[in-house]
Amino acid sequence: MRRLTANSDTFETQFTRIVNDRRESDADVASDVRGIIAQVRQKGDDALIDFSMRYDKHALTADVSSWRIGRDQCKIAYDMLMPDVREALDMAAQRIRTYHEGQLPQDRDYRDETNVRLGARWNAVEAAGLYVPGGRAAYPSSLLMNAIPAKVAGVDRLVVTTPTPHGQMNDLVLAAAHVCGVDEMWRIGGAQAIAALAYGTRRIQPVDVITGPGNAWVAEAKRQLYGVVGIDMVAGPSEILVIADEKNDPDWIAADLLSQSEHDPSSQSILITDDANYAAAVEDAVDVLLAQLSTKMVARESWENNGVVIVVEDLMAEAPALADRLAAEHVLLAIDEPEAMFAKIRHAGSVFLGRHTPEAIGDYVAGPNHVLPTGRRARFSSGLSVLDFMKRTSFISLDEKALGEIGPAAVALAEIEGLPAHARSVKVRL
Ligand code: HSO
Ligand code: ZN
Repeated sequence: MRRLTANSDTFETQFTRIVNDRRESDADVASDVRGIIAQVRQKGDDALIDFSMRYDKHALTADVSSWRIGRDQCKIAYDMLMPDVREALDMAAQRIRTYHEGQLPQDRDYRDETNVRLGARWNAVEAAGLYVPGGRAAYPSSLLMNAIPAKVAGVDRLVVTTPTPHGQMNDLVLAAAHVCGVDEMWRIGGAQAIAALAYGTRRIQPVDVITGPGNAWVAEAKRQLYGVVGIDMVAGPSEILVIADEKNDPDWIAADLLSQSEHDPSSQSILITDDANYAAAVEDAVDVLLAQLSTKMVARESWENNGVVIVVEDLMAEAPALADRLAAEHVLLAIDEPEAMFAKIRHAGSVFLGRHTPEAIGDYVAGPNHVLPTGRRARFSSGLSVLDFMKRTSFISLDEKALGEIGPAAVALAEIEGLPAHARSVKVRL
């Protein structure tokens, strides 16, 4: 953990270094991934059989259940959940659905002052593929956050692909798939799964958009296949910026910071406060909590390597500008008048207003999406939404009179561009 003081001489250098720090995996997997994609494209299902055995120790055989998880299996997993977990999953799904329904865009259809009819119509993509990682990061909540917007958008075919290492399935992921109404579920992981979704194989029909988190190979495969399919975004390790005054219980703020640190050793948690004694109290509370967490290995590595505590003189005057430079995935405003500070923040994936809005509420049950831009991408992008599963078609309609009014300008432009057939297609109608 690094402690920075905003009015020190070295602050600007130190802070700039933090802003520019790339915590993303620099593993050079691009050429491996290129090879995997080429194999899947050439050999289809046979390549999937090879890679699943090699990377996941999972045998894809003549038995379809080694390839696919049935909807009945997902239903059984859901029915077997502890009642409180089932109710929590249902409530989360309902709240996420309602929030995302509010994102459905309006079509446009109007006549302008020249009586030209103009507009745009939104349609969902036909098929979406969701990658669900195996192992530690197989979060049912992330399945909800990816699948529900796709369903709300109106996607016809929602396909999940997930590795089942050593044949092992994750019942919580199955149950979440049931809650979301996932149509197909394939037991394939890694770059090979992304390639199969993008190009299709004999067994797996291709999709139009692929979303969902994954390791460096999955992320690289999405990057390389962008253009063949649409993708959501390439997400990096998660982050939280907590802006807190000394009136917060240090234990609360310590938990907020570690809630991101425990995700990944490369996660980053940053506190900005205006009181050096309070900063020390939070640092102590973090140490106490770190000793208790079952995730202490990951959380400690993240906090020690990437944790930052910044002491400023005046929170309202200084914190928003720092927050904008960090453009963090999550920003928690644990202060009395969060609204006033929120008004001054432009770049953030999601903002949590007030002392009773811990970030974890947004991860699970509030409603907005928890797939958010990381690594300063909040400067130019937004969280996952129904629009990631939709596209719009514009339309134009003219009558003879309207063509007479705007057509000659088109003719003039076509002629200077040296495109006579363009010009003629208008002229003949005038
Ligand atoms: N905070 C993560 C999402 C998540 N948290 C899933 C818990 N489960 C995204 O930044
Ligand atoms: Zn989280």
